[in-house]
Amino acid sequence: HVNYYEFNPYKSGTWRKAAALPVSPWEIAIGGLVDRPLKYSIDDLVKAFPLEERIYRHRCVETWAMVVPWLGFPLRKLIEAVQPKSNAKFVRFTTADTEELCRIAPPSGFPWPYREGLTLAEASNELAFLAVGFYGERLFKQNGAPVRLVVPWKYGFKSAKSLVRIDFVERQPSTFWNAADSFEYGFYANVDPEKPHPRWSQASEWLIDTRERRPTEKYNGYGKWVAHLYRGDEV
Ligand SMILES: Nc1nc2c(c(=O)[nH]1)N[C@H]1C(S)=C(S)[C@@H](COP(=O)(O)O)O[C@H]1N2
Ligand SMILES: [Mo]
Repeated sequence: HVNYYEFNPYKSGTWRKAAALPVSPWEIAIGGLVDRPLKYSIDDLVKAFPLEERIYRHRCVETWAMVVPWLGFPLRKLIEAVQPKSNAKFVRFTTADTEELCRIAPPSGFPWPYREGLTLAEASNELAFLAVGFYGERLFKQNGAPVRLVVPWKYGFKSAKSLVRIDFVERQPSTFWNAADSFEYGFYANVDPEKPHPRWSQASEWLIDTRERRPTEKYNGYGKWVAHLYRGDEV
């Protein structure tokens, strides 16, 4: 189960197409409303921020779920390094513009490049994570090499892959799935068993290794750390 629509909307065999993604050299730029805009090569990034392992649950909006041992560092540390200005309220994440590569499997009609967004408070939460690896290795291209976002209390589509930019902005940024279909995919997209997707229930989920069905947990089980961020009217 891989979702990387730039290459393939069918979840399997994506690795074959994603092989075309040139991940080295790679640069990620952090800018917008910050006092210290920064640019890192991936080597510089992993030198600047010590890597740690985080074992997180992953819950796709399509109801499949899994547990992933990520390797990376809390996004909070990068935010501290760039020093957002006081008018920065949201953070926007941009995936590499793979327009050339997309012609392999042209998914037309989507608002490319893939973008995602968080409030500054969400992005500063200890659980929001930038991953450069998993299972003790570097990320595979189809899983978002060389660096991706991981937001474990939200549906998986928030966790944008293969990032080239992180920008601090004043207003809620337009995001890929929200722009493609705002009725089905909200900006906040917190995991919630009580809020059904317009086309299916979110009350339960299934684990992709064992196919076990289990009840969905609010905030994907991370409420203790993130529930205070919300008043209840976010969608
Ligand atoms: N750039 C980009 N990031 C993306 C996606 C995508 O299609 N393109 N799919 C999202 C979705 S829907 C999910 S569930 C996760 C899947 O991550 P995985 O394929 O590594 O399990 O990536 C998210 N990040
Ligand atoms: Mo997803």
